[in-house]
Order: sequence, then C-alpha cells, then structure tokens
Amino acid sequence: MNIGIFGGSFNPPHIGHVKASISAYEQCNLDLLIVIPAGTPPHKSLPLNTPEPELRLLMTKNAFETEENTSKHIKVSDIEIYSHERNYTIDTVLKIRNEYPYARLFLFVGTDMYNAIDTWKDSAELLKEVTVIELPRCVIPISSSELREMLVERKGRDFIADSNYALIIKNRLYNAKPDWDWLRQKAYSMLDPLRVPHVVACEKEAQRLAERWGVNPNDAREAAILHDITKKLDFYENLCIISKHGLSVEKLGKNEEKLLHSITGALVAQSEFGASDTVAEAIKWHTTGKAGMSTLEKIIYIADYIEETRILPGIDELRRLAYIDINVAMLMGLEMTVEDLVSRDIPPNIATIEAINDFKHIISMTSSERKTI
Ligand code: DGI
Ligand code: FE
Ligand code: FE
Repeated sequence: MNIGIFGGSFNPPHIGHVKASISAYEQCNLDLLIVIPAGTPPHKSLPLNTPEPELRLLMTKNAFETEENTSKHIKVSDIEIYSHERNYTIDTVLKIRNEYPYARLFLFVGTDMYNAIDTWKDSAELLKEVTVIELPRCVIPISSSELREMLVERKGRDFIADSNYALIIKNRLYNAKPDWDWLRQKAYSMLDPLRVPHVVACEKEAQRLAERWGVNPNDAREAAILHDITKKLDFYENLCIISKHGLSVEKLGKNEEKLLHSITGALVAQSEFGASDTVAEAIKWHTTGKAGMSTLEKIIYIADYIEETRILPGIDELRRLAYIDINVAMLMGLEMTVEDLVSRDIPPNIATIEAINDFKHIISMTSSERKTI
C-alpha cells in the first residue's frame, strides 16, 4: 500500500495545495492520501487572525474531499489540528506507521521544507520511514499568505473552493471582503428575476450618492446589493428567519408584512454574507426609515427610491434633491410614501412617522442656522 502524507497550515487551503498533491498522488501511485492540517502551537508564526481549528479542518475537508476527487482515496486527519504543542513530523509519521506497518509512506513537502529537511527533528529516522516528495509550487503559483492579502482586496476567489469562499465571507475570516461579482451573483440568485434590474440600478445610485455625501462607497454598494435579498420570501419564511435569530416580531399592522423583508434582509446579510453592523442597519431601515438615520442609511433609503428604473410622479425632483440636500430629499421621499400608503388605506409605520418628524426638525434647524449666518 502506498500512502501519501501531506501536512500544512492550510490557512486557508487553496487549489495550489490540491492540484500539486493530486498530481503527486498519481505519480506516486497512491492508495491513500492523508492530509494533516497543523495545530496552533503558541510560538509558531501563524497569523493572529487564524480561524479556529474547527473551521480550518472544515475548510481542508472542503478543499480536498471534493466531487472531482471522489475517485481518489483522500482522508483529512485531525491528529494535529487540536494540539497546542509543537508537532514534530517524526511523531506524526510514527503514528501513521503504527497504523500501517507495511505501507510505503511518502511525505509531501513544499520546496522550502524540502531544502531544510536535514534540520528537522530526528531527520535520519524520518528518512528511514518515508520517501520525501517535493511538491513544486510552480503548478499554481500562490501561497496562503499571498491569498490572505488578496482576500482583503476582494480578490483570490479563483484559488479557493466555492464552499470555502462562502465560508470565508460568511465569517469574514482573514478580514476578507466579498468579490463584487460573487456577491452580486449570490444576491441576484435570491431575487425574483424581475427585481434584478432594480438592485443593479440601486447599487449604481448608492455608490454615486456615497461619493457625493462622503460615505464609504463599498459599504453603500454592499448594502444596495443585499438590501432586498429576502423580498421573495413569504410571510412564514420571514418569520422563520426572525425566530432562528432568537428574535420575535411585534404585532404587525395591516399590510405590514412587507416591512419584514428589511429586518430579515439585514439578518441574512450578516449571518450569510458577514455584513458589518453599519451595512446591516442600512438594510434594516431601507423601507420605513427612522429617526436618527446615519448618512449610509439615508443613502440606501434614497437609492432604493430614485434608482433609474423607478417611475413615480415627482421622482425627478427627488433625484435632483438627493444630490443637493439629502435631508430634504429624505423628507420628500418619506412624505411621498405616506401619501401613497394613505391613498391605499394603509396606515404608515410608526418608524416612518418618527422619521418624518425628525427630518422636519433637522431641516428647520439647518434653515435657522442659515438665517443666523
Ligand atoms: O423593496 P422595494 O420594493 O425595493 O422597496 P421598499 O423596501 O421601500 O418597499 C416598498 C413597499 O413597502 C411598498 O409596497 C410600500 C411599503 N411600505 C413602505 N413604507 C411603509 C410600507 N408599508 C407599510 N405598511 N407601512 C410603511 O410605513
Ligand atoms: Fe425593499
Ligand atoms: Fe429595493
């Protein structure tokens, strides 16, 4: 029996690890490849934001135990990952040797390790037990540390298994930020197809408003892309999301089921896409508004209203105002909504009324300040 042993930090695992070890698997004619994510010894130079062992183990499984690799016998082992002490390769190899006394063992190592093998603990004994195979980096020229840097820049997705990319973004591991195309694709797949142009236009408008009003345009884009992701869900599906997060809904008034999508949109944006609190709050208040809105919250409310596909009476005036005085635009938008609701015999939500009073107050303050100047 031929067994390959492939240890590493896998922080995160990437297609370079997988491709190189699969090609070595074939060349060594392996019957089994044992992949061993390393533990986190206190003094080893793993970066501070290294994910929990459970997550690193899961990511390593996701990366290696794929559909593509079903014809291969690959086992991801947890013999090192939970350990907080330094694991020497010789100890791990002897454990495997114990389990497979007659196997031929191949130890897969990267070039750096390969060149330093003489300096390893008990290297002479180790070399009696295993045949060392150098895994060249040239197959996929990427390292985990380069990848971690790319993830912060919304790059690197192509080097990572899809399930792992979703996991990294959901938990914002390594301070990763979502690749725009990936985020859009995920978000659009949750929408009624007829709503996609609205969300596309909303992102564009939110970005422009953010640039106009000095808000982080990336936050505005994220919030816009995600703001309606639960809109397609029915009343009970929305309630499920809310109770899954340990929350409950206060009594809903007539026709207020529609208001749930902003609450659940914010929850799902955080739990599935790792959105920040700032972004989640902007989603939460995008339908009703509220008193004391942040500029990002105003921007998402307004972008939702004025994006280029919307056709409403008075919309062009609102589009103009949004770039001149966003508070005046907010007041106009809120009042237009109330007018529309009242005409349909729907009482406006309390948050909408409070928002209107707040913006009236803000606008009267700024205009009296103007007078004193
Ligand atoms: O999700 P969108 O269609 O893009 O836009 P939205 O989130 O602003 O939702 C608009 C719907 O929400 C529209 O049917 C009117 C309704 N709505 C807005 N404010 C209130 C409201 N419904 C109630 N019951 N009360 C409100 O204050
Ligand atoms: Fe909405
Ligand atoms: Fe919307």
